[in-house]
Amino acid sequence: MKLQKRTICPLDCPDSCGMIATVEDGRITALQGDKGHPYTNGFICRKMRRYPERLSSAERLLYPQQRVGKKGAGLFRRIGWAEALDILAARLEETRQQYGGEAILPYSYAGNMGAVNRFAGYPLFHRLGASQLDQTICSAASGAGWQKQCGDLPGCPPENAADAELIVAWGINIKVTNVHFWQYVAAARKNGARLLCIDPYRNQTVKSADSFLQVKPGGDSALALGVMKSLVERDMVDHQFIEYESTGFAQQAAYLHGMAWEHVVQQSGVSKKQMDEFATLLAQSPRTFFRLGIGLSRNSRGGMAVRAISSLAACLGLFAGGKGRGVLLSSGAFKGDKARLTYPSLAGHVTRTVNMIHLGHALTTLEPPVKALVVYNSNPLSVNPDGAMVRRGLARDDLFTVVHEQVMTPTARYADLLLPATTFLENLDIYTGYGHFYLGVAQPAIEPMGEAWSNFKLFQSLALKMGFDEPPFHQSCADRIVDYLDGMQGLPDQCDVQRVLAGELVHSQNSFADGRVMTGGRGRFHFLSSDPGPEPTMACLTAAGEFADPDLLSRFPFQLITPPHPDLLNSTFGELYPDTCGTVLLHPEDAAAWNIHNGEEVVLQNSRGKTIRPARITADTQQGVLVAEGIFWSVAQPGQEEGLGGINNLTSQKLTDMGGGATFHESLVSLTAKEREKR
Ligand SMILES: Nc1nc2c(c(=O)[nH]1)N[C@H]1C(S)=C(S)[C@@H](COP(=O)(O)OP(=O)(O)OC[C@H]3O[C@@H](n4cnc5c(=O)[nH]c(N)nc54)[C@H](O)[C@@H]3O)O[C@H]1N2
Ligand SMILES: Nc1nc2c(c(=O)[nH]1)N[C@H]1C(S)=C(S)[C@@H](COP(=O)(O)OP(=O)(O)OC[C@H]3O[C@@H](n4cnc5c(=O)[nH]c(N)nc54)[C@H](O)[C@@H]3O)O[C@H]1N2
Ligand code: SF4
Ligand SMILES: [Mo]
Repeated sequence: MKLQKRTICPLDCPDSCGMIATVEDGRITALQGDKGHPYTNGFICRKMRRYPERLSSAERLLYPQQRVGKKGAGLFRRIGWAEALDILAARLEETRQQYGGEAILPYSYAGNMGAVNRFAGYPLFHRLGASQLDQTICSAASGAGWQKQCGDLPGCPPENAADAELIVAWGINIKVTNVHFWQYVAAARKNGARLLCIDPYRNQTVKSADSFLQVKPGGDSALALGVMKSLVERDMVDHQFIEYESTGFAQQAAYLHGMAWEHVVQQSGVSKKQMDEFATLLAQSPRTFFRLGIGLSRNSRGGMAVRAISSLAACLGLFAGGKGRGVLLSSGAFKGDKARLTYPSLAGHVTRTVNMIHLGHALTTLEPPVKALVVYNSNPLSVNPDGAMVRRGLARDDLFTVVHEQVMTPTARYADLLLPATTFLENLDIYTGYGHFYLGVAQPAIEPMGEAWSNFKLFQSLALKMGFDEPPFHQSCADRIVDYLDGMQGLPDQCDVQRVLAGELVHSQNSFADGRVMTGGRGRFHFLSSDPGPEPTMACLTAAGEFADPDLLSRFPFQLITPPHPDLLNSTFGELYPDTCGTVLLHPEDAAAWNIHNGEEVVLQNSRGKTIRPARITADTQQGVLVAEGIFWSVAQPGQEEGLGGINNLTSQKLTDMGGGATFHESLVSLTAKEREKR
């Protein structure tokens, strides 16, 4: 029998697509875009079309297992859930007794964006008094930057862009990471709009754009400040917006007057002439839409980049929204009460917090040490910076590692206890998109495969097994969803929770019908942050990080950035590409100077680690900048100790300027031909 079931993509992607799953004899045979979802519009990306393959891949984990081989070797024996829960409960209790709750570290991120399953471990870890994880790996820097100037303002609806005359894709690879936004770009261009991209390299979106500003990595705050200076000096700003919807402009303008052009040009790599032209284009295009990516925030000036670009947008009045106008970083369409998912009230006392970016440090040198690590919804060995240090930590004999996973990831191979996780197709959950203004609940499309358990089932069962009896541990998944919806801001007044549970899509009321997000009284833009904390009060030039360190530069002359790949979602789907390690883009001038030929394997190395990959020689990148797309797994082949090394062997535990985020696009490396390295 063939059934069609509605579901929602759980991946960490701004598009949060509505999908239709075809179910035949209890198996998923196809996934398609839901034509009834206004934003998805009947289409899904090529990654997700391959998801049915992933569901039944040979790498899928279907039973609990216990390690029998050396850590990392991936050798396990099958056990039952009863035994698995016994081992797990006993080890966590023992650890707590012997070393205290803080010796337990949960590590999770966004493998599954369903709100309940994503945060399912929190209540138990609060109750256990475990170390807390600061989940900063993705949008912490950009969010902190946004917050400084925009407070709680939501982003503008993406649909506004369809009526724009100018769309600026700033640090985002729309055609790869936000594919559904392209429909609005295409519609606008049909009416003559221009797409301008700002990026260090010609990514797939730049190749389809009308114009391109090639910025230096980390150069966006300088670029935005320069364009603002040009607008202010030529009096081309939106006075109406500035007067009625913002505060602090006079101080910002004074700063811009005193700022030297040479610094702006030097930091951004963009000439004054180009900045003046861009400023003129912006001033002449009232219907401008800024689509900001997170890419520009993954460096030491990342939070400041968002502050400077949003301040530029405010000079142009774009925050008022309306036809063809807007600024979108993250929609912020719904604001849920996270405590209804995480229950911090279950914690008896405040415990230490570990920034996830510092996992390498936490597992190797932190005192008192971490003795038990519980990983779910994430693949830290591949995605976390300083991967070589993470690996060293995971290899510790005295560390008890539990991994709850769907497939045999590089991290899973280091588990002492490996537990099988369901996928979204087997779960009930609620999903809110961050690139659009819809929310929905998806019912399971099929029964759990093998003996897989959802995150929610795992942590509820474990809590009861450990003797915790508080009400949150007795909730059903539906109870938790209903409670979460009850505390949600952004729902329409007439929202019927039962209909939402049954699958009705909800549109946020945080955007008005005419695409405006901000009208008098509904929040203001602050050029001067009302809550600067230790950071500068307004957008300004700041120092660079690793890229300006003369000591490192003289040893590792290349700047490496590591953006996403079209076939992967972070490291998800890595099992489908076991023999791929990804390429590195190298500028022709650099290739000539280093005597590298196209396709030749090169060793990229720094003091943190190394990786080997074929060089692709292309003028798509700039001189001195290497681009490595995709977090491929690079697992060890038989006989090899560590494989070729994932790209995160090269990235660092250094934090962004604000928010405690990761500096994934800011590593200095050396480059050598593999053949010559051997000699
Ligand atoms: N196919 C695919 N889609 C994805 C993902 C994936 O892995 N694969 N990941 C998902 C997730 S979790 C996220 S957070 C989003 C992220 O997606 P994006 O917001 O698009 O951000 P990034 O992924 O870091 O990189 C986007 C662009 O920023 C550029 N960039 C790097 N440094 C700078 C800089 O200093 N300035 C400027 N202007 N640009 C810079 C990169 O070259 C790249 O072209 O995508 C989501 N979608
Ligand atoms: N070099 C470099 N590194 C990066 C980035 C980059 O641009 N460059 N991007 C960063 C960004 S933006 C992000 S968001 C992070 C993402 O880091 P992660 O959130 O760890 O993302 P994934 O690699 O997709 O890994 C998620 C894992 O969760 C598993 N999973 C999925 N659903 C479930 C579930 O329901 N239960 C359980 N138990 N497991 C599940 C999947 O099988 C997968 O192995 O990576 C970061 N790492
Ligand atoms: S990964 Fe993104 S584009 Fe692809 S189906 Fe999921 S939400 Fe849609
Ligand atoms: Mo992310």
